[in-house]
Amino acid sequence: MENKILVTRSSMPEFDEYMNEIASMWDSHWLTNMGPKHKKFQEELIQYLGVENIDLMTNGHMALELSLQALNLSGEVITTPFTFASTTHAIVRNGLEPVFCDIDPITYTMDVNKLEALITDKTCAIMPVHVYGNICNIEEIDRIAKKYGLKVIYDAAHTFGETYKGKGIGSFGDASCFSFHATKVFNSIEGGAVCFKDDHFGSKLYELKNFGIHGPEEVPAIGANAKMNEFCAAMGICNLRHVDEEIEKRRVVVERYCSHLEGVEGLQLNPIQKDVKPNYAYFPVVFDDKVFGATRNEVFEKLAEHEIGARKYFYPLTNSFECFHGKYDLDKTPVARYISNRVLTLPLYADLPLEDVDRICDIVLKCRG
Ligand code: T4K
Repeated sequence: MENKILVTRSSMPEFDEYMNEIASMWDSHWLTNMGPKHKKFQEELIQYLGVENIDLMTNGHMALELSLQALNLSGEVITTPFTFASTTHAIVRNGLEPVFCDIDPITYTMDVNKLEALITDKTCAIMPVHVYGNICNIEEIDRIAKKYGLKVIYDAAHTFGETYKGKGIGSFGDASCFSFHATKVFNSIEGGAVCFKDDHFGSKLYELKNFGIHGPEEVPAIGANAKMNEFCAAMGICNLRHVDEEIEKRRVVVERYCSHLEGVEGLQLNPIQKDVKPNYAYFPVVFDDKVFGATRNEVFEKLAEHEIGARKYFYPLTNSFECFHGKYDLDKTPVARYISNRVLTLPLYADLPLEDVDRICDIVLKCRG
């Protein structure tokens, strides 16, 4: 009987390590609302991520949504549709209009050559996504944003621990938003964070994650509740101790995949990016069925028959979601459509046995017939 393999599996500390971390909460009875674990986790993250400021959130989605709100924007936000629902929904739920830029066919991030043509007098911001941990063209986005006076909020959900030219990836843009969800390279069960430089933005964000409350008798903003609780912060503190080791184990898994799949005609693997310290967040493969001999969907089905849960991240494109009732012209993002119809992310996590990687690759390659 073959064992079931899912697309990922949450990293967890030893049971006793977590118990030790939360033990003090049975004395203090302090469970949430920016307690000591929250403070400690935040301080440790500033060091680890190499950023100036960070504010913790309940999840990566609220990090995006509240960053946009804290910037007090109106009008259009240029983004990409090849992402998780969260990115686009954060824009729309702020009453802003997403304008979809196509993606680069190699990195799957915003195609900066198509960005400037989308800027209008209504454009207020750019929300690019470092998808799969592939870093956007930061310099070019920065140049264009400065030229037109636009804010930049990076969706950095997939990039925990990455650096670009030696700088923490969270230090770029007006804000960079991480997700610490259970399925990510680094998790705090659920969780997220916003990295930023501007103190005024930081105090606005802090208000917004706590109902817009400024002081016990002062409520200047209409906020949400996006506070990270102490149990999540404690999980983050524990997992942070092991994250380098986890990333190293992921590297070994990715190398094993590459040893089987690199150079196979009709398969496109994730790029190695210059000046980037990667975190091996996902293992996407783009299937050119005409060359490879099988479609993405055929490979997906075959893996499912063997109880291997590869996932079609990110299909469908967010601009084709039924909630938008056909509002967006999909012909404007042809590369995103091409990739989304052909991509499959294969199982990847630190403790994935290498024999399972061999087996997965064997099944994938046999799909060629
Ligand atoms: N921006 C981007 C670009 C994102 O990708 C995401 C989230 C966000 C923003 C928003 O961040 P958060 O608000 O989520 O912090 C998953 C995650 O729920 C989501 O966080 C993630 N992106 C997205 C790409 O993937 P699903 O619906 O595919 O997850 P699910 O429940 O099918 O889990 C996938 C696999 O993970 C399971 O087959 C097994 C494993 N797993 C899952 C859970 C929940 C575990 O091992 N442990 C667990 O607790 O969305």
